[in-house]
Amino acid sequence: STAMAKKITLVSGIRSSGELLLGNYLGALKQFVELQESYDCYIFLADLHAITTPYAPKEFPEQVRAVARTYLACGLDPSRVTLFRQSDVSAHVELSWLLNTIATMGELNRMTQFKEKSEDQKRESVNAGLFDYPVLMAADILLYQPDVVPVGEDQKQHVELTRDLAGRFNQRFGKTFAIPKPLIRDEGARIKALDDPAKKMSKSAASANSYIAIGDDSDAIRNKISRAVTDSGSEITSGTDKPALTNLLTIFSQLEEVPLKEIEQRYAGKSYKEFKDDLADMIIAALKPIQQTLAELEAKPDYVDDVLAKGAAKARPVAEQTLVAAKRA
Ligand code: ATP
Ligand code: LTN
Repeated sequence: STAMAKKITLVSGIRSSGELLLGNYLGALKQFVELQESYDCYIFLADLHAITTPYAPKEFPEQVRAVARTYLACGLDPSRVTLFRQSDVSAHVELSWLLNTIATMGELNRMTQFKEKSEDQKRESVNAGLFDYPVLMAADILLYQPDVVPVGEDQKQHVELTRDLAGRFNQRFGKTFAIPKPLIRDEGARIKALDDPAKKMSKSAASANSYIAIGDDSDAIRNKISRAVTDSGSEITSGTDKPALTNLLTIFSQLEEVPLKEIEQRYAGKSYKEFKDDLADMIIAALKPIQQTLAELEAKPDYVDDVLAKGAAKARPVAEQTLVAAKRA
C-alpha cells in the first residue's frame, strides 16, 4: 500500500464527558464511519478536554472506555482507524504549550464555547484549562498534518482558530504545519434539543427529556419523542419558522438516509402523533444494533483496552514527528 497515492488525512475527537447522544451520532460518529472507508483517520477520546468541566474522578476512566465502546459499536473499525486516548499521546500537551506562546488572550476570549461554558461561574474561579481548551484542540489537530477535521457546527470556530495558529506558526518559524479545513455536513451538523429547538442537543442540558442518549431504551425514546415540542400549525413541514419540526424531520431523514423533502411528502396530511410514533420507531431501530454491540463489548473489557493501546502506539510516532519539527523550528 506504500506505493499508493497518499490518502486524505482526517483528525477528530470527542470529549469523553459522559454518555454520547443522538446529536453526537448524527453530527460526528456517523460521519466518521462513512469516512473511514476512504480516509486515513485519527480519531481520539478527548479525555484531557473532558476534565476541563466537572467529572467524578473514580468513574472517569470507565467513562472514557464507555465512549470508546460507543465509537466501536457505531461501526468504527479499529483496523482502518487509529483510535486512541488523547492522554496516551503526550505530544498533544507538549505541542499545546508551544502554541500557547503564539495564541493571544484576545482570541481565546472570543471563543463562544468558552463564553457559554463559563457563563454561570464566577470569572475568577473558571479553570484555566477551560480557557485554554482551543489551544489543546489545535495541537490535537496539527500533530497529524490532516487535510480535514470533521466536526459539528459548534466546533467550527475552534477549527478556524487552529488554522490561524498554524498559519502564524508557519510564518514565524517556517512551514511546519498543514492547514486543515473543517468538514461540516449540511444536514445533521446541529441537532437541536427536543424541548427547545433554539439550543443544541447537549448532555449538559438540565433535563434528560431534551436529548436521546445512544443507550436509551424503547420506552424512554417513545416518551421523549412524544413530549418533544412542535411548532404552531398542524402540517409536518420544515422551514425557518418551524425549528422544532425541522429538527425532528432532520433526525428522521438522517437516520433513514433519505432526503428531508421525501419525509415531508410522506407525512403530508398526517397527524403529529403518526409522525412522532414512526420517528420513535425509527430511532429505536437505528439504535438497537448499536446497543447490542455495546453490550457485547462491555463483556470483553480487555478488547477495548487492547484497541486503545494499539491505537496509541500507532499515533505516537506520527505525532512525535510533527512535535520534533515544531520544536526545531
Ligand atoms: P456538550 O454537549 O457537553 O457541550 P458536546 O456534545 O458538544 O458536549 P462532544 O461530545 O465533544 O461535545 O461532541 C463531539 C462531536 O459531536 C463534535 O464534533 C460536536 O460538534 C458534535 N456534536 C455535539 N452535539 C451535537 C449536536 N447537537 N448536533 C450535531 N453534532 C453535535
Ligand atoms: N472540542 C471538541 C472535541 C475535540 C476535537 C479535537 C474535535 C477535541 N480535540 C480535535 C476535532 C479535532 C468537541 O467536540 N467538543
